[in-house]
Amino acid sequence: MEEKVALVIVDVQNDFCPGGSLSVAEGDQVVAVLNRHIEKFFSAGLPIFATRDWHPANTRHFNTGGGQWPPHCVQNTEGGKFHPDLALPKSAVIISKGVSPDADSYSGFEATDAAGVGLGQRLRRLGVERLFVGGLATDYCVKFTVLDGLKEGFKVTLLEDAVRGVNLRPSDSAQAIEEMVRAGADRSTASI
Ligand code: VGL
Ligand code: ZN
Repeated sequence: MEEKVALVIVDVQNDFCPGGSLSVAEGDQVVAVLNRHIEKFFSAGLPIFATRDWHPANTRHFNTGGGQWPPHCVQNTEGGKFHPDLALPKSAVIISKGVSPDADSYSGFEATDAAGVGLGQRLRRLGVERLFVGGLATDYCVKFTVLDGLKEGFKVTLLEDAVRGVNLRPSDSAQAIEEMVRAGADRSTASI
């Protein structure tokens, strides 16, 4: 029987793209690749999830609150919106994370839909077995989402040409990919 799959798009938001407050080099270049995956999943009637970093204005995640990052992806701001060219269908499920003022919450599996249902639970309800994951950033939210997905028992394929990293250290993205593969993720650059 064919494997049940879902597309999980991580944090393709303005603040992570060039011009944003926590911009990832070439972050916007994932959009065209992801749009091709969206089109395929959508026309096959397969589920599409999009996570968003969705912070309160004041959080310990920000350097203004003692954390690591410049303020970014604040709820209901321009920077928190999905990239304008990301062609998410209306049926895509939006999963918001980082809403707590006290936690970083890098993983999509720490996030919930509008009704407070977690990503893992939603995927299990659909009988999903494998996740195809792309988005931003390779070395943070993509990595932790992939690792948690594997821990929760899903098979995971990293869409390697549909991710970009923050690279605080230049090797961070490459190391993150190694870590995901070591944990059991497959990698693909094919347009499925
Ligand atoms: C992220 C840094 C801070 C991410 C989120 O989406 O990868 N990175 N907040
Ligand atoms: Zn964040």
